[in-house]
Amino acid sequence: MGDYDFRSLESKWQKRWTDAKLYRTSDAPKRKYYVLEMFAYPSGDIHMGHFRNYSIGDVVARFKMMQGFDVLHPFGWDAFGQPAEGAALKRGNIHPHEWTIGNIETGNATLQRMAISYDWDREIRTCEPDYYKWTQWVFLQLHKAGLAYRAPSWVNWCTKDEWALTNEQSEGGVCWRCGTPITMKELQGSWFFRTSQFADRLLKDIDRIDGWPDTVRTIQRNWIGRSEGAEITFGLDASKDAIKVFTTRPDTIYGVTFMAVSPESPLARSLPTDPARRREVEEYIRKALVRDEAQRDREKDGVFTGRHAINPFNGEKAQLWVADYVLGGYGTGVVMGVPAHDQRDFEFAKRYAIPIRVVINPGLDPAAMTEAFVDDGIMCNSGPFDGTPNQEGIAKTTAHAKAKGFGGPKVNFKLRDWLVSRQRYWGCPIPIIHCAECGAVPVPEKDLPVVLPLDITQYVPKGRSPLADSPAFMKTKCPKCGGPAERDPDTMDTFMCSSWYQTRYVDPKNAKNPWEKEEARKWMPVDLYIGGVEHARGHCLYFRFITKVLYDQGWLPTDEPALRLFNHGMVCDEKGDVMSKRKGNVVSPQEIMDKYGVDVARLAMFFFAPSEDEIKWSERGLIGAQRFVERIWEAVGKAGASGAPDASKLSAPCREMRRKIHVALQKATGSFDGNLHFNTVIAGLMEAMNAHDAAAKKPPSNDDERRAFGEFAGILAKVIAPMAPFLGEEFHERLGGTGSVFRSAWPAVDPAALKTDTIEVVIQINGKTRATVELPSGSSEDAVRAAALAHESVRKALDGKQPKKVIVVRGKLVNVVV
Ligand code: ANZ
Ligand code: ZN
Repeated sequence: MGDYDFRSLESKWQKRWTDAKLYRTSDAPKRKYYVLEMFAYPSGDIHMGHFRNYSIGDVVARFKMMQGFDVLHPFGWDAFGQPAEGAALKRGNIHPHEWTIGNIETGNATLQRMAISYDWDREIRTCEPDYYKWTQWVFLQLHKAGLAYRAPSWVNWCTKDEWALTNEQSEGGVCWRCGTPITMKELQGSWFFRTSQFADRLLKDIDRIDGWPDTVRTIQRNWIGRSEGAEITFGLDASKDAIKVFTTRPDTIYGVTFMAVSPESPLARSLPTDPARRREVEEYIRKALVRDEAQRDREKDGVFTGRHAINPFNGEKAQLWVADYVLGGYGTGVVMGVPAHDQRDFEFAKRYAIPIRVVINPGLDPAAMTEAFVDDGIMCNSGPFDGTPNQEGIAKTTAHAKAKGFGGPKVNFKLRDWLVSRQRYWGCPIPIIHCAECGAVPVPEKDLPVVLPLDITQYVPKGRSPLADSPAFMKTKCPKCGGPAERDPDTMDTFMCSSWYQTRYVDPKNAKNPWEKEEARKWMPVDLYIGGVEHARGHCLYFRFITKVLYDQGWLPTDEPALRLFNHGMVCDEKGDVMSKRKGNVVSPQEIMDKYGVDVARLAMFFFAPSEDEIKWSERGLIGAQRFVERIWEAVGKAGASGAPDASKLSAPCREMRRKIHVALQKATGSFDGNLHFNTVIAGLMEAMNAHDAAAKKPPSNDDERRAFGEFAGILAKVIAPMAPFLGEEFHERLGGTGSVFRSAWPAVDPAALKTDTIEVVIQINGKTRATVELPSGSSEDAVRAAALAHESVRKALDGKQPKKVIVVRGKLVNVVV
């Protein structure tokens, strides 16, 4: 059938698939399957990580098509974001929009070439008004529901560039651009979403999404961080104010010798500091605010305010400190310091010679302690609670606080509210208008989108959002009173753009609504979502949150966005280092496709490792895949006749060939939408090819044998098609198939074909495996024993003597004890 020439196959089928609109999504799905890969940030061309992610999704999509499902398999671009501004800076004022669109077009061309089965009619780009209009709409729904609020926020700040930086941009504590040490700055009027209000639900529902990897579910549970404890109110010696603390160990309340307030906490500035110490306290707060968390954890320091808090349990005084190992955003931002039973408190107390009082485990000598005692034990020095096992003490002290009105049980979450405001140009404008009379007024839905002006030339932030310097953008009228007003100059965190995109795909062109509810009912939730584990807590939490909000408002049929999540492994170089531009060890999918073709590149990648594991990319893998493709190309060329063979008329090698291809088919059927271990499917096909070549040594002796070769080629074509679509389609056509292989039925495994004529029996000598023999299935115990004793390795080991013992496990194993 001529030589394998991937170039002609690719151009032939690309054109036919486009003409036939093969990937067009059905309007009326009967059995739906929604497979989605995380959309891409358009930072340049497609790299190997994308290539892997999308190819995995493509196998599933094509397989589902063949199983008769109506498949939704869309793609889009997460097109807003800071790197566009960074590129603009580096490359002399190329406009972020121009840079982004250029990258999208390059990426799209590569993706089309890779033959990923996307319905391109549904492509979305988050930086275009027809999309971000609805991102703004989502913002307004949260606002309407009371889930958006304005508050001051703390940001990483570079004093030289005068801009806020993400944590990644301030790695090592310096500005990525100019190296200036990062400081924290408090910005007024940032928008937050009340994710914390959903913490309990986001946590509980993790139990329901059992199609997600346990790793991700654990990451999310920890990130939400539910913690049960008590809240206790302490009085102050120098004012009538009170301080609340959250503690998981109220049983240690009698061991409190100091209190520590976070420097971020507004409380730190309003504390009734001793006037003699005020300067020192203010100085400490100023310095502490610029230290990152790791630094704070290493050197636990603080400053004494000269004042005391009053323990409501016994009226005792506890020194009041400001200390930066206390986190501003957790609990109440205040810790009750129990040095005897908390390691951080212990280190702090040692440093500042604060008293240590043991209240669990009466035998302990505080003077002799080298670390905190954190285990369970009996309460002591604890007034009426003495002698109580401390676990019981937790409930008892909490109940006591409640009864006395100075505390009670409290559940605390680590999950913070979501800060959405960014002082950036290249993002989705926040649809809010600030009026001196009416305050923050939402833009009426009919006035959306608030268009991001493209004629801005200074899009590098200087102290505030660049949009703030554009009067044409800023100046507007208040929607409520009609008076002069200003727009919110900030743009949204790009996680907002990706928090709802999966549902836009169900109705991507809708100009009236974000989507018709009917369309969402047809397709949601996503059946399989594929992407990197790095999104486990950010994106994967935000899109669950927004889904719940929109579900509550009746816009979505489910309150979880994706039934199953699959994290593909990394793509590494031959040495096992993750490919990255910075390391200079990337290979380009384009070059590989140029040299080997799409199918070989895909097969090589699938064969390297199971989809969740990292792969070590190597040229050898490509050469191996190419040889394999040439081998099957030849085999299909000698296909034989069509029709079902009568197995009883086949020679043993033909029967074995038939068995092996059905085994491969069984593996494919199980793994293409199951564990996604395509490597084992390919291994199955390789074994089938070996059996095929063994059978092909003798020309077929009857029509059934000819049919067996035909059947082999037919199954091979279908099994290979999702992984190597051009080959699969070409084989299908050459074997007389009509229409696309992806619209043809997935073959059924013949259970009879799977039965073996022979069994493999393991031969052990003194319990160690030495050999295997093939015997007819159904061989008697005696026959198995005889075969084992006749085996060369056993004869050698016996060396003419009688065995001590022969143990036969029928159908499996013979152990000869010598
Ligand atoms: C007293 C105490 C005694 C504590 C003891 C622990 C052991 P999780 O489990 O993570 O919720 N804590 C409270 N707010 C904090 C903040 N803003 N920054 C740093 N630490 C804070 O931890 C709760 C415990 O972490 C609380 O219980 C508190 O210390 C501390 F023997 O209170 B504990
Ligand atoms: Zn107004």
